[in-house]
Amino acid sequence: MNRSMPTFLLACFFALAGNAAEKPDILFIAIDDLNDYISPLANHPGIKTPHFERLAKQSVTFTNAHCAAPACHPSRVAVMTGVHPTTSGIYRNLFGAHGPRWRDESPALKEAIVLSQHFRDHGYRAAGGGKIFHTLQWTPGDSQNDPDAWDDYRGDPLDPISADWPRPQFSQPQHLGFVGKRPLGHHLFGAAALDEPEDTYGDHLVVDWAIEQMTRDEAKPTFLAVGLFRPHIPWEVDQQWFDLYAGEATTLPEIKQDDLDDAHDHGRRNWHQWVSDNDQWQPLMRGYLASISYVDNQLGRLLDAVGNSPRWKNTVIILWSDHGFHIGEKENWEKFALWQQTTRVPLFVRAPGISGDGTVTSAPVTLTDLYPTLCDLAEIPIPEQCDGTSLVPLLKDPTATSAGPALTSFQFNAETKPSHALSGERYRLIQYPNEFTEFYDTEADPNEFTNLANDPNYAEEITTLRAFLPVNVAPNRAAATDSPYHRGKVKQAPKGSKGKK
Ligand SMILES: [Ca+2]
Ligand SMILES: [Ca+2]
Repeated sequence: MNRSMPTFLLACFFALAGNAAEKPDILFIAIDDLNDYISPLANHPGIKTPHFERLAKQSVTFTNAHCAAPACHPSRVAVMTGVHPTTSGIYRNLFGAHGPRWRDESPALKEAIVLSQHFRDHGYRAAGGGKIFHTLQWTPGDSQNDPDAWDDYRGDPLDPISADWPRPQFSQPQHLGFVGKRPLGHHLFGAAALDEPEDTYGDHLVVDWAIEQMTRDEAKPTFLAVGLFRPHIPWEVDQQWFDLYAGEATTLPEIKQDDLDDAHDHGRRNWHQWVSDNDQWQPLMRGYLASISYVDNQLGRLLDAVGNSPRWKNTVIILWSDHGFHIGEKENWEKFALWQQTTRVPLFVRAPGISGDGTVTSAPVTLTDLYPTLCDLAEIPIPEQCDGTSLVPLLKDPTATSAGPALTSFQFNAETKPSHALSGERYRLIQYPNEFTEFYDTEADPNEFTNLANDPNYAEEITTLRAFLPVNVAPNRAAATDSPYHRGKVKQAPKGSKGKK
């Protein structure tokens, strides 16, 4: 071989440039309050979610994935910083923020590098839209998003979704189905068809924006975060999604009458009582299912767009929900508990060249594992702040074992210390601060009806799981009212980019 030096250098240059260009694009999809009813997780007969099935056929389905905390704010901060609530002390929702107040809520998060920022620091363009950090449809300007962590954010990063969601007039049919006092004020807990054309509101607009992002002529690899708000309440979507569940009554979850006698009371039974007393269980279930099929359709639009993209072959797709959801299971609604129905989340990962299409793993994983997983897939360093473990070994071999049980932590109302749930391969243990324990065999008892904590036949399994309980956990943090991001002091908030990473 007689290759001249300049040609050799040029070849090296192109080899390096080629490697840089091969960084995968990341499509990061967060769905709010989506539980395991979707068809790939098979916890609701008759559910219609063809696009979740399509994603499952292109990715690894994690059937035993759990949130780090069963509420929007703590779960999302844990995903976006990789820091578990037991380190940060962010166990609960904290409202009234106008920016990343979690930096001032928790000393452990003061200098935490947001996932999107970390990708920017390593050559990516990061764009976000919709609900990634906590915010609500009906609380304009109340958001814990960090505007400085993105190159581009759709709309107002500190009010990313409220402007897009219409509400039915209270005099319209939604109102007529209800009598008595609702569990939430302002008629936000209900199910009704929206009159507006579907392409003019909410998640549809966020997906429109995301599709535009995917068609950009962009030299850098892209970290694209898409946060979809449904099926979060209120269950207000187009009529076509309600029609999917018309006719036959929808199946309601199985309830055991004395179920909570051997369990920690979630303190929300009056909500379920109200639903039952007002004969609303069926229509509300229908609204939740309709909202799931609505968001399934939005997922289909995203999958179409990424599939049509020339960059598809090198696009990582990761889809997660921030926690599970009860539609009356254990006489509970929403979340804010530590049973499997609350902690189990949809999680799908497609990693071209690494994950097998249509494979399934039942290894227990926690959403704090997402940050290190994405770093691993992009071959960038994992920041020290991360508490989780990369899931790449599981993507390569879904039969591999994970780092250990998944850990979900939460501080209940009126309690002074956090509680913890450990989800193992088969068994789950929940430890409350008053020493009360629940222990379930989720294979024999998926509804977690029978607390086996005092059954001597399970002493060994209980001891095994108990060894994974966290020690010296961070105390629960309150809203930092002296934070520049506190909503009451929004006028003193730093303007624009502040370079806090
Ligand atoms: Ca949520
Ligand atoms: Ca029970």
